Amino acid sequence: MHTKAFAPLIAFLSLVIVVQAVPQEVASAGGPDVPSPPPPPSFVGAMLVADEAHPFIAPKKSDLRGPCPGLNTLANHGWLPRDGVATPGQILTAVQDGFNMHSNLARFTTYSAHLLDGNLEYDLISIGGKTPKTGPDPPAPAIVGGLNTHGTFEGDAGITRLDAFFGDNHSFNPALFEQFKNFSMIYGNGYWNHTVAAEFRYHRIQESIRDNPTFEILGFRHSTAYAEVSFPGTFFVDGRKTGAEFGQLDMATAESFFKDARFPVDFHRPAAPVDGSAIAGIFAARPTQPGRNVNGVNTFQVDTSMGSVIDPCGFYQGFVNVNVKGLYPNPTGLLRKNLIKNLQFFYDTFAGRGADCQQLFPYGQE
Ligand code: HEM
Ligand SMILES: *[C@@H]1O[C@H](CO)[C@@H](O)[C@H](O)[C@H]1NC(C)=O
Ligand SMILES: *[C@@H]1O[C@H](CO)[C@@H](O)[C@H](O)[C@H]1NC(C)=O
Ligand SMILES: CC(=O)N[C@H]1CO[C@H](CO)[C@@H](O)[C@@H]1O
Repeated sequence: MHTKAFAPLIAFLSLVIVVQAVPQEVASAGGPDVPSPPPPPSFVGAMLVADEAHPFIAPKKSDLRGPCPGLNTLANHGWLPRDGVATPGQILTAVQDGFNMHSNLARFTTYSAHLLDGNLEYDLISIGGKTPKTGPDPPAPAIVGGLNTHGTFEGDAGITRLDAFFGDNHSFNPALFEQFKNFSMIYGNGYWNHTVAAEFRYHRIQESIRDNPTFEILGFRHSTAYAEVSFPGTFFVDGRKTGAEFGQLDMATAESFFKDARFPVDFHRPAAPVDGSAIAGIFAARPTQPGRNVNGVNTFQVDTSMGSVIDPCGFYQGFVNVNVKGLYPNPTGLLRKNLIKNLQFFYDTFAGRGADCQQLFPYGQE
């Protein structure tokens, strides 16, 4: 696979496969079952991931990119389909292989995204905007809008992305990145780390309370908001860094991921699978409550009805009963069948988190 002489042939073949991929998936949608998640890889150490088999190629206009610098990077290097449309299985393999994301965190993130933004009948999701490439839509109120869709997975107070209220909610924002650098200077001596993450998370929430009349950070978003600030210090730092350098992200590397969605030259993924264990400490250092501005700017009211980052069973319940059921109040046939499967894959990730959440079956059990 890695032999240079075969590179043109491989490039040609992968082109064929990419071109074929969507019609094949769509054609098979009525038939085979949704596959179970791929198992964790057998080798989980540091590894060169900016390798010859995965060159950076800037996305074409028609390629879909979105709010997640991790997935954008994987697509720009061919760890994910370069057009930005993938199956949950492809995303799981890519985040595990390319960034050493722990299987549990990978499944949690991927299946929650798929349930909110993907096409459950065709088992495809866009990592950016809405596209016909994910197949025909199920009936409204389903959205199937891809990861750019505000208020599903994507939400307010992102790190380098503006709140949807201010316009583009998914592109890199240079002014926010200036703040990112300032906070890294002040709290991290020029590096982003989990101390900076806690301060910046707090700051971005206060900014949105002050400036965004529609600001909302409820249950699931409250969790992802704290999760995403843990990612730069865990995933974007070269896996060969140890000791005092561990978990310290320099600004050139940060810019490469956030702005260009590109692995730095010679980048090695983390040396051990990254789970969500850093998130609780970041929250504890600078906690904020879930809630929203109820009547314009500076009218933030705490609302714990949808759970929070420290109430996983609460947000599991809200996620299923409000978010998913809101999109799929009355599914039938294959859609219902696949909802049941994906909800199961999602629920499975709550086991062993110390939270014994009662499983919900809004669409029955089979
Ligand atoms: C496993 C599948 C993944 C999905 C479905 C996913 C999806 C998303 C989405 C929808 C957002 C936007 C949240 C917002 O509104 O701010 C986001 C943000 C983010 N993701 Fe991912 N992500 C995944 C994996 C990863 C990985 C592996 C990394 C790191 C290597 C990563 C790093 C980030 C970061 C740093 C942000 C914050 C971006 C910003 O606001 O500047 N994600 N992700
Ligand atoms: C960053 O810090 C510099 C120097 O203190 C300041 O002039 C600038 O306004 C700050 N930028 C942001 C976006 O906070
Ligand atoms: C982040 O960097 C600052 C400055 O070097 C340091 O005081 C702090 O302990 C670091 N935090 C973490 C979690 O590494
Ligand atoms: C709710 C909202 O404003 N979403 C926007 C996110 O950004 C895309 C692209 O700029 C817009 O098309 C969406 O309307």
